[in-house]
Amino acid sequence: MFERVLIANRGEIALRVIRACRELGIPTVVVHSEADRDSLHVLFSDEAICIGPPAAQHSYLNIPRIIAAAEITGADAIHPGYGFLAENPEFAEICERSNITFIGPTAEQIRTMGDKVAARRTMAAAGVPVIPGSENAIADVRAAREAAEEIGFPVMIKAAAGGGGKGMRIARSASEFDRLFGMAKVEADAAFGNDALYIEKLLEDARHVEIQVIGDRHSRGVHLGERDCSIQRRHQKLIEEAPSPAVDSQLRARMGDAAVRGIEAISYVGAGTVEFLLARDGQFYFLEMNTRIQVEHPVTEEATGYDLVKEQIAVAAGEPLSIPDGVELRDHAIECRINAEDPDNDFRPSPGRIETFHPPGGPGVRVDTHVYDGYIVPPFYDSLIAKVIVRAGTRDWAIERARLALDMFVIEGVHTTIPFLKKVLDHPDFRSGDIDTHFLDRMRARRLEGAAAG
Ligand code: MV4
Repeated sequence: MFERVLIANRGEIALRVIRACRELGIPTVVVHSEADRDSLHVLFSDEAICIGPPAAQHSYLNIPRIIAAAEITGADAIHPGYGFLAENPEFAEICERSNITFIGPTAEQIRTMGDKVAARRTMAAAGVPVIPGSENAIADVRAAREAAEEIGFPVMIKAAAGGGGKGMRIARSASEFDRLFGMAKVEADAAFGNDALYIEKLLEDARHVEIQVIGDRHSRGVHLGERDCSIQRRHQKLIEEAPSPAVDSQLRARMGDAAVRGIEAISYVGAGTVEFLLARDGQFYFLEMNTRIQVEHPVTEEATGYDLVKEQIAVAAGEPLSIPDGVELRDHAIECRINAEDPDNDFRPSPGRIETFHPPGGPGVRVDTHVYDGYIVPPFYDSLIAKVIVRAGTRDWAIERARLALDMFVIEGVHTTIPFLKKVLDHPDFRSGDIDTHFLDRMRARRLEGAAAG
């Protein structure tokens, strides 16, 4: 096992990794910016090193300083958390070249899945269903339009270097295709420094269902069922749950087997998520693969009883997976993401001092957070301040538990998304499980109509 693990992240995920290391008996080092001196991850770690000013570019993304911190403290592994350097293949490469184990997949695996065209091709070759689309990136607008006509409108134009919904365009006919293709190209170039685009048939009214996977260094992969992440706003997830109300055990086995085929085909090492669109007719299609531990991983932990972060560390150290095939989702779990944002003001970030902080508790209620009374939410990073994850025997009961937990969560001093999350949990379509990726758009449209009528 590792001598010492350095955590190259902040916030709740840094604390989550510290807890896993404690259970494994591994001392931790954290790096932090000048803005995070009073953060709990700094206070709870065995060692902490300040690596730079608040801007992530100069601290949490500063590779030379992170490697230096690992070398100075004798850390032999780095856990990247999510975001920041978690899916940066150069960082994974530099770690390995410095004789530090990157707790995650190989640089090559990160690179393949980061290139959305290569990811599609890899999955399709492994027999995973993909959305009908172009096999390669297409540079020329005429060739792209011809490909779109072949596929059939409407189509989605996507950036090969994209992901997470950035730089996508829907073209509904050939007449608007050239203009949208041009816009997507400029946008992709500006956002990713790579203007390669590809085309897929547009799949409407689908759910976002993702499969949690993990692989070890002995070429074994397993899946831990799905999470339904259809409740999203501008590609930011707000609520996630497992099992999906739209997935039964047969479909779970089929989607899970497909995901495992995909990762075993590349001998994938580490935790990952295979994202699918699930159509109303029950067909599922590969979208993207995330090669990191995700924000919503506790949903799977609570529904299955396995500790994904401990497992990540163990497989990185070369141990075989301790998770069997055929893991079941025993309980229903729901995660609500609490952001320091003002839902009445277009979800504008609301940094500042937290005057009161009383998290909920009790059976089946887990709160992952780095926040405490008097903590100052800095304006420099994303605005996630807590995750409430509830577990119960049925979906109805889990919704009720989530609702009560949010009622008892007291946060004063900053605006939070709690009031908005309660409205979603109370919504009849959410209660009945009738949700897709447009749920929040519809909720907003109805609210605006109601306001206009009233
Ligand atoms: C799609 C799609 C429909 N058809 N691809 C959004 C994020 C990125 N992972 C891919 N995304 C989508 N790709 C085809 N061919 C719809 C989406 C999409 C979406 C996917 C999951 C969750 C929320 C979404 C919201 C809008 C669009």
